Order: sequence, then structure tokens, then C-alpha cells
Amino acid sequence: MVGAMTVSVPARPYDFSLDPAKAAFVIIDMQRDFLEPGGFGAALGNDVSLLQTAIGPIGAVLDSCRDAGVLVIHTREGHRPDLSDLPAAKHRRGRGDTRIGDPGPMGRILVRGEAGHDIIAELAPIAGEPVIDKPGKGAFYATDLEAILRGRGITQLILAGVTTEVCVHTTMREANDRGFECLVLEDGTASYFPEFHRTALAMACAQDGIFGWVAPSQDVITAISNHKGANA
Ligand code: TIU
Repeated sequence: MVGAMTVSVPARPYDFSLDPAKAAFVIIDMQRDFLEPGGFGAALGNDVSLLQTAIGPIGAVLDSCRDAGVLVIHTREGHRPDLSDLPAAKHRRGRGDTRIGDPGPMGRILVRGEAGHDIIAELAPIAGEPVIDKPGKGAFYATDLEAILRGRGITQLILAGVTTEVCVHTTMREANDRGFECLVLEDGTASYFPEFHRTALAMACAQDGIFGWVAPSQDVITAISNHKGANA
């Protein structure tokens, strides 16, 4: 078979032309604080079990990317132990009994170095995979993500993680404005609000792809595998 630079991924609103050498798989905030009881998600009054559907699909795409040599990047939302990077407006938000920095069953909520801030064991980063610690919802704000991507010649992002309408959407919008082509995994993202999940995905690819593309994880895995086969 003749080698190819790109491979087509069936997607909404139209097929995505993936170049695995210029793509990064960005896994957003798959942290215990969002996915397990007692963390930030729960403190905001959410049913954290709703997010667990994304773990399997993300794990499958992660295996495929590692196998094919596609760059994998992980992000974590959290703050310095002295909370000096936590805006007062964000701290006040939520109004619950437990806020960012308060003690919880997995350590201080959304604070770097605490157990709850860690990425869940199933998706733990391995050596060589950059981990971006971010104080905001978007992964570009106040981080070195853009420098890392530009330095490696990345122009396309495969986005996954939680939550669809908050940190994934914010990151997709930031990336789109910076000129990156974004494809978001419909089953590798999840929300505490299923209707927000569906609507956020619809918003991303409405108007002929206003922020990018949406595809199921299996179609991305098949494309990466086909590309690897064609270039073997
Ligand atoms: N990572 C992320 O989405 N942070 C949030 O606070 N999400 C909510 O949906 N609350």
C-alpha cells in the first residue's frame, strides 16, 4: 500500500482529514476530583457517576495513539496550595459548604499535589506525555500548552475528557481561535448534564463546523490503525 499523510475520519459535519504526525490527543481533566465522590464535581452538587462513561472510549483511543506514536497530552484543573492563582470570583462560586482548597475525602479540593487532583488510574500518564496544569477551564489560559504544541509542529487536536460543555468546550474554542483543527470525541466526553453534553457537541459542529468536528472514538481508532497500516 502507498503511504499516506492523512486519513479520513467519518465525522460531523463532514469527514475529518487526520494527519497523525501533526495531531495530538488532548485528554482534559480526567481527575478524581471530577469523577469520584467527594471531589470538586460532587461539591458542586453533581452526580459524578455520569462522567464515567467516557473512561472506556478514552482508554481505547489512548491505546491507539500510544501504539501509533500520536502525541498524548493530559490536562488537570487545579490550583497552587496557597491558592494564589485562584481568582476570588472562582473561589466564591458554588456557594456550597465545600469549596476549592477545603479538605475533602481525597485531600484539599482541586489543589495540586492532592490525591483528588490526580488523573484517574485507568488513564494515568506515562513517561514522555506532557501534563498541563491549568488554573482555568480552558487548557490554553495561563499554561504552556500552545508552546508545546507549536514546538512539536502540531496543527490538529483530538479532544476528550470532562466536562463536555465546560473545560472541553472552552479548550476547543481557545484552540480554534489559535488556528488548530479540532475533532472532539462524542463518547470520550461527558457531562453532569446529559442534555448539555448533546447540545455542546451539536454546537461545536453546527454552522458547517463552527468550532470543528465531532466523531465517535471507534472511527478515530479505525483511522489511526488504517494510517499505521498504510505507512508500515
Ligand atoms: N474540567 C471541568 O470541566 N471543570 C468543571 O468545573 N466542570 C464542570 O462541569 N463543573
